[in-house]
Amino acid sequence: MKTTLNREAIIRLCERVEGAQTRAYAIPKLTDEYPSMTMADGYAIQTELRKRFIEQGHKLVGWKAGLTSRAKMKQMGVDQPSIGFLTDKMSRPENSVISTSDLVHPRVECEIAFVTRERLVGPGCTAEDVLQATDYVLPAIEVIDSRFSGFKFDLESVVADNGSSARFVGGGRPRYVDELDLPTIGAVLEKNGEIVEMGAAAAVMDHPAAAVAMLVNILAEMGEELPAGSFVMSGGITAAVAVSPGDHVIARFQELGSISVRFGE
Ligand code: 0L1
Ligand code: MG
Repeated sequence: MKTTLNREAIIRLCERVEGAQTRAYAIPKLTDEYPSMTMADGYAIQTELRKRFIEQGHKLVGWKAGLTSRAKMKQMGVDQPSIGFLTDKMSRPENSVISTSDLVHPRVECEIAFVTRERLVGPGCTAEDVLQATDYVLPAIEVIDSRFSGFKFDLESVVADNGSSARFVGGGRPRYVDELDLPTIGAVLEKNGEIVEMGAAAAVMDHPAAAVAMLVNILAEMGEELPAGSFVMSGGITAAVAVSPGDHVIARFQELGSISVRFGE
């Protein structure tokens, strides 16, 4: 990917995003200062952030596809999906209490996650390739946290902010893909006992495996591949729902069980 920002600007913007993520404060979208910043610049900032976290001892456990459903694109006013990386420090167990004091604008999404048993390499990766390389799928709740003030951003800024990645919870009932008709799997998101969102996995690019293939093809543009043993979230099936301390969220998936988490201070 060809960047338009020079190395100094990429480092400076990476430090800005890192500060906002690690100290939980909101910042203006990056394009306010660099209006002609491109997606390639956004991914260069994200890559720098990944390198820094790995140098600090975080372990890369996988990737996420974001903005993959029409509901999410409409909610956020963007027209194409994005990818971000996931580390061990973002992972939380099922039934845990997730702290919100270290987050800016937490929102939850219900997603189908893939665990791979073979490496996947783009360009040209297809949904069929992804299904072939998948060990199993499982339900996940993603807690996204845009660091941009008032949720005002564009795709370039979101990509630099690692696709708003913050926390994730995998769980429920892992299943082999050949036992399921993935696009028809229904998901219901409950907050404090009330259904707040519902949808079917087909909302994610017609098939969640297509979102994973898209992710592999973006990785290829960055000169990277998806190693075997990766945990990959395919994107929110519904719009994201804001959470605050005291909230209890359950994501119920047809065939895949459910995941429950609580939010604390
Ligand atoms: O996981 C995602 O769909 C990425 C969302 C990025 C934008 C947002 O913060 O809502
Ligand atoms: Mg997501």
